[in-house]
Amino acid sequence: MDEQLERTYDVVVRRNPGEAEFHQAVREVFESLEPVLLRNPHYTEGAVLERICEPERQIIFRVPWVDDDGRPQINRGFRVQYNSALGPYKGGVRFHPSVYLGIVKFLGFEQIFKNSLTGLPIGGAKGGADFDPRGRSEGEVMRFCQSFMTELYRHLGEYTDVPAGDIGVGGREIGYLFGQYKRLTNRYESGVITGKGLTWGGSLVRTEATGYGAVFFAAEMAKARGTSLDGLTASVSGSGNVAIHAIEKFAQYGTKVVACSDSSGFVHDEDGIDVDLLKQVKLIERARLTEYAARRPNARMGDEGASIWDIPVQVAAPCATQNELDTQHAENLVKNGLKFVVEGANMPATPGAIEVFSKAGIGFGPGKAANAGGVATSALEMQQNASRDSWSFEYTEERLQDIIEGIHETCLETADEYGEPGNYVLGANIAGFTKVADAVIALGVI
Ligand code: NDP
Ligand code: 2IT
Repeated sequence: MDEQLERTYDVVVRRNPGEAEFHQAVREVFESLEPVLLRNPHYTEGAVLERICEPERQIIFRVPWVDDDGRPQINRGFRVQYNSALGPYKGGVRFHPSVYLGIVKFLGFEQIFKNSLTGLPIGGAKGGADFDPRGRSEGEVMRFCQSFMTELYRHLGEYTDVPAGDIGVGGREIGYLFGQYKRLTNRYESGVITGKGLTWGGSLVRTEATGYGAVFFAAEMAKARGTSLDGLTASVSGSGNVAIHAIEKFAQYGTKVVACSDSSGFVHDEDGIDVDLLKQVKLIERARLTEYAARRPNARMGDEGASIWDIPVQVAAPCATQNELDTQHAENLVKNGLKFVVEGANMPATPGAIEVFSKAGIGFGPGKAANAGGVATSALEMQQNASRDSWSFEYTEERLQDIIEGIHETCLETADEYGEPGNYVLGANIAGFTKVADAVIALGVI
């Protein structure tokens, strides 16, 4: 990074103390931007970096609710409305005990450039709460969601800010959140949230979109190298919304997924993960992967201390959480014959891991490009809501695939233009950033 980027980065660190994930996300984008600033001195003159790094609005609120034993519980809720140069704020909501401002800000920052890459009119935002849904009853989850929305609703609107799901927030939670919004506003404003159920304004393919999109991206990376995903083996970390649908789509491409994971460990199934059983265990029973392993003849849980990334595979798709794949994991994967990495999660590979992949010439699809299918299909859901229409599965999936192929092409073209062919990280960062930067300049100092 040149001096000016370092200086701006130092200011970001100083103004946002203790937010390590946010600093990491900013640094990763800044490391791509030197040639962009050289070509566009008006970005520096217009303080574009400083303007993009400072969220437009950060909301932190108390979420009080009563548990099944009648005891009051207090959580902390967040919504960071990061940048609305390209459209209304758009981004998911995460419920996980690890959530704090630094996580929400890193995710919101990534979302700005991801949403820009989709080519659709959506700004960047993220929200969440340090609520742990694990072990909570249906009633507790509903009361929590209602309380969360009772504060948040005044900041939302189909032209203002449109949340969706993320870790710990799926169709069930979106239902409770939308229900409370509808009740508080007395408006059936479908376009205020995405990931809705199919009978009440949701879009076909939204549930599958992030995982499917990540595999479409991987298939494009393979094609760009004159090969395909057919016959390869893969590990997919996580076993939630993104992981399950990535596993499903990999199978359709002839890629055998031999392992997945959850917060209790990983399962190795040499016969290939049975996606129907995985859905049954994780989505319907909301149980642990040990349940999956118990019902499959050749599946076994990984040993204590072992990692899913120790298994030799040609494709690695981290689809659980940030910084889950580190330098050591990357070195093991490369040593064992890895060819492609596709980030279904947000920032799952550490900077050290990305460097290892890059040095080894591995095809690396960064999250802001590779997992953009989820938010892109959210934008398609908003289109359907605005026109009071609903599209077929085939049509919607085709739109999703077109969008992902377009993002892939944009990344490669931009990487070529800046003299680093095949560097998807650089391509995604520069292409995502320049579109936002141009809009920020055009809209004036606001
Ligand atoms: P889910 O809550 O559906 O699934 C998350 C999975 O990751 C679960 O298997 C969970 O384990 C595991 N996991 C979560 N946190 C940890 C942790 N700290 N350590 C180990 N395992 C963990 O979330 P999603 O599938 O929706 O999200 C996964 C990733 O994809 C996140 O990074 C998210 O930001 C990103 N993403 C999601 C999109 C979407 O549309 N949903 C869009 C784009 C990106 P367990 O089952 O034990 O809880
Ligand atoms: O990280 C993400 O892109 C998401 N969680 C999905 C956001 C959305 O608005 O669909």
